[in-house]
Amino acid sequence: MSSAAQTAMDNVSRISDNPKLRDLKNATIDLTNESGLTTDHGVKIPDTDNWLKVSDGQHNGPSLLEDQIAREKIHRFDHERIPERVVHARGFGAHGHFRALNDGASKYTFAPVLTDTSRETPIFIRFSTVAGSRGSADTVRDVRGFAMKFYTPEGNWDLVGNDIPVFFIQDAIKFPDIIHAVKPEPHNEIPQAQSAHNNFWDFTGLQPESAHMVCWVMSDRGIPRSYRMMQGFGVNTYTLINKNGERHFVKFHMTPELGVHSLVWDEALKICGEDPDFHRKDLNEAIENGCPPKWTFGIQVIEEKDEHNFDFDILDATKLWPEELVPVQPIGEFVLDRTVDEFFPETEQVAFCTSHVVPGIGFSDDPLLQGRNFSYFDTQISRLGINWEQLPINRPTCPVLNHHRDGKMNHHINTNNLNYYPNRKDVCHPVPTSEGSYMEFKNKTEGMKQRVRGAKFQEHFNQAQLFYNSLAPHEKAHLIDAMSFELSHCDDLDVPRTYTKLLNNIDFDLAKAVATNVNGIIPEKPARPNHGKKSAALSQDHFLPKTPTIATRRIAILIADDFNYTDVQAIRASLASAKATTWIIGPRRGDIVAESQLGGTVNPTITADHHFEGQRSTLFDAIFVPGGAHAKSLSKNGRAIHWVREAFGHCKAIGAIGDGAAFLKHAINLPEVEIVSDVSKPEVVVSYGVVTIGKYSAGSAAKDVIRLDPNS
Ligand code: HDD
Repeated sequence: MSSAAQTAMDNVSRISDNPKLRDLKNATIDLTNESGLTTDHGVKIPDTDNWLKVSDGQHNGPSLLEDQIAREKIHRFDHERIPERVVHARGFGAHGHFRALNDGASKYTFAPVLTDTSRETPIFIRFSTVAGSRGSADTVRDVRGFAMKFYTPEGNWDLVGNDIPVFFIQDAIKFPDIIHAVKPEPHNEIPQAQSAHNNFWDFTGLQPESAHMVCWVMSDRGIPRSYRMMQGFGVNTYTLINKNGERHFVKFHMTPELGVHSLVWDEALKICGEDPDFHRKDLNEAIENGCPPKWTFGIQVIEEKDEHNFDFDILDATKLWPEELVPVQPIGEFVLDRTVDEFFPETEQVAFCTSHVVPGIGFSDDPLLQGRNFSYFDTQISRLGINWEQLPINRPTCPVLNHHRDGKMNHHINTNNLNYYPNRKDVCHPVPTSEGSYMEFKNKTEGMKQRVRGAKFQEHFNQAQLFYNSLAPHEKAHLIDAMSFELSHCDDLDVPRTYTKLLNNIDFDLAKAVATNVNGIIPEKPARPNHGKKSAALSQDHFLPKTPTIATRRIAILIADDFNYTDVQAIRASLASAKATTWIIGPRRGDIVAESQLGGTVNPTITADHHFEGQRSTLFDAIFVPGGAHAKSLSKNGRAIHWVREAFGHCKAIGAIGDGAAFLKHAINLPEVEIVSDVSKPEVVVSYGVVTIGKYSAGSAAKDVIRLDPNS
């Protein structure tokens, strides 16, 4: 069977197993084998290219407004756009499924989605950036949204999280302020998809509760390599309710199987221009190449009696629960294994609400979550209309039975004469029931009605310090560079001054380094002592994949005419078996001729996927240069040299054999980088991520070269 036929069969079986995909199938129109264009009212039309006119056949007269076919086409086009999301406008989604791994959660909840190991729950996830418009670039520095919809038989559960475990503000009433501050400035709508401007740093400089989250966004977390290599966090504190009616506080964690990896800033900047859809393509490519991304789903749990036993308030979304104090318990896993059929009806129209939970899962008094529970439903009304939950991507897979009626774009036809409760025919109508229903947890509350925040909400720097202390030295350096970049873009000098003063509350060295770079206030002594504590799970280094892998990594093979054909074939086969993808990059897009092979009469050719300028090194994870006489022309080609130097500067793995290694030596030209280019030497040398071997014997060297993880 061809691989395309196999994929088609796999899709069919996946759809029949997945209740949400089956449901979506009912809303899907397959236009591929259809003929006969029609209007929206279903009448066939003969011509979609010419407006009805008065004409003698030689000359055009006036176009006639009477042309209902042309009018319909233009009307439909004029109204194609809906308001983009007020935040998280740019996003990308995929379908998948979730499975509880064990019954570890049943101590805490009776929700079958988290406890029933025989169940496979369909999910849809939309990843996003926050600040940019729908057309902005994927690799900007920003928080990434991680919004999950679980289609369970008990109703939809939306877990609307981010790739960062804390938030900028503690109370939802501040949300419009932080978003106005980060979005383009109101007078000129500049800058797009950037926090590097006066207003963001002005606001956060005056709002110390943001300090912790600002450190996360300025760290490597703000520029992920891929959606597939991001952690996800529910951020807010939710609650779980078990069958004994006991309640626990909970935070949700999503941990990627591939580890947590980032771009370097120079790459991220360049990719914004070279390929603004980098993350979208990356997710599609992985799913379509049969490498569905996978995450472990974990919970941190705090018993009700321990709520006040921490030196931070566990309901404060600017604080995380250090894993040393509250370990993450893995309870499930999920994969994304199906791309969408059409972007707008699925990814654009999907709509999430934090208030949508299922029995066994509840809220807490986290004041950010309380406000979110109001805001999301409200925004969907303005974006999609009151009947947004009837849209195919949003509707639950279980029955929706109630007396809500009408509204714009209602798609339901209810066949009864009673749209209220109580009514005279209780028996045949949906009636409130306690069986399987969502029941609020009964908890006692008391206090004065007042506009305040709890006492522990007043402390803002301990965890920012904890985060900074926990970073590896290179992560700290990246954070200093990022803050320096951003504050340098604030042309009102008061802004970097205020911010660098605030930074001294987090760390003296950090404040000194940034202030020196941006003309800020250079401190003479720390504003407060550094407590020196660390938490291992706050560094990305903590999240390397359990088994090192190069699956789904993109490897560029640099060649020119007279390359060694056998080297290329061998490395491609090895990389394919490790599920990495290879791309041939040459001096032109088209056939590149190999040097003659032993015993061959015709020189083989390989078609280059791209010209050196057509794709840059930034779009790949590693480079390989085969042996062959092509090394001479590569060494004279400035673009080829730039490829290698740029990749080396971005700390990527670079491999080469024999004469290919001689080219690397010429391009990198640093005495400290040891490169073997002596074609008589069979040993592999690894130096600063450059892996070279002089003499290649099929099967051995190639394996050595590709075994290296580009991130190691
Ligand atoms: Fe929000 C969208 C995540 C606080 C109000 N938010 C939105 C999305 C994500 C988050 C991932 C995109 C959903 C999608 O893909 O459609 N938001 C968060 C997290 C927060 C948070 C992790 C802090 C814990 N948000 C937050 C607050 C408010 C909002 C405090 C308002 C009081 N968020 C919205 C919104 C959006 C939204 C305006 C815009 C589009 C949408 O809801 O559907 O209502």
